[in-house]
Amino acid sequence: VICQTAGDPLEQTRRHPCYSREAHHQYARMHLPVAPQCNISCNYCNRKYDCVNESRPGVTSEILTPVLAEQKFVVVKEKIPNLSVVGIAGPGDALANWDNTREAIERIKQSNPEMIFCLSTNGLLLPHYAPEIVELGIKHVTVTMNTLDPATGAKIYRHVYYRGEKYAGVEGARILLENQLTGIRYLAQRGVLVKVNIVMIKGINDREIPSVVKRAKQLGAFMSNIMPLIPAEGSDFAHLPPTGLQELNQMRDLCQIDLQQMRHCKQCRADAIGLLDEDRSREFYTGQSVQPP
Ligand code: CLF
Ligand code: SF4
Repeated sequence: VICQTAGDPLEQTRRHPCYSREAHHQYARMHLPVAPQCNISCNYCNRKYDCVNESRPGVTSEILTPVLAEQKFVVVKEKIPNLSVVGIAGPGDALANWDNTREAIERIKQSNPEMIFCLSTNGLLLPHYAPEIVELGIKHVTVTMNTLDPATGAKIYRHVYYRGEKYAGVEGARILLENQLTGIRYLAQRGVLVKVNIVMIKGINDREIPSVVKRAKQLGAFMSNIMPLIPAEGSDFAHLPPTGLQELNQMRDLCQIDLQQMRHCKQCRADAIGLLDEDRSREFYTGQSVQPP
């Protein structure tokens, strides 16, 4: 019998509730809400820092420092023994808050090397931080890439803030796209299991999704996750129709020919805790939230 180590990405994936459908009733994940800032502005985004009534990406009840996040982790791990994944999914972008993201992971990893660490990012800063991600031993990274066409990107992203400059429209979307492509390829070549999330927005990017998935596969992505648009109140896409389940599943079926599809995503909060199907974030609210930016 060959004994696989905790560092083997595929061994880890068997315990990852998002990457493995079989794992999602058995293993829990915990998001550390340590990443409040974002460096792009998506028209479907509306971040809420003190919100218990909504459950979707961008929403959290608290923002924590890495030290507070580690303390919360200790409590959660004690109460949820099947916790396998510690993820950073905002409420902004994990890489736009890299110092916090790295410190939180380093702290927890030191005493919990068996934990699977996971990041979710828009990909803008991947060319900068991918080497450190690999060095930290993070084997699961999600990149949200909605289009390969900067003209479509200009309809989805209002601005991209990059190296101290603000870029709008096609120019911003092109920078974002280039960095996503470079970053995904870099990570995949080094054994990181990259999941490409795609928000399906009717009339905006829906027809392009098969080509996004094909390119993700070429770059070495492990799977893709086509998600319905949530027309969040207060966001610029609030008036758009939500993506229907039937059209979503048809798109997933079509794309499955090219790449494995995630079909059990719950579009979690940035402070979600527990099994994907039963969020226990309220139970672990620390009451020590730091000021959002
Ligand atoms: Fe979190 Fe995302 Fe890691 Fe999972 S969520 S950072 S890969 S540990 Fe999972 Fe939630 Fe869907 Fe994300 S169900 S929104 S896919
Ligand atoms: Fe919002 Fe995420 Fe887009 Fe940033 S990348 S603007 S947090 S949806």
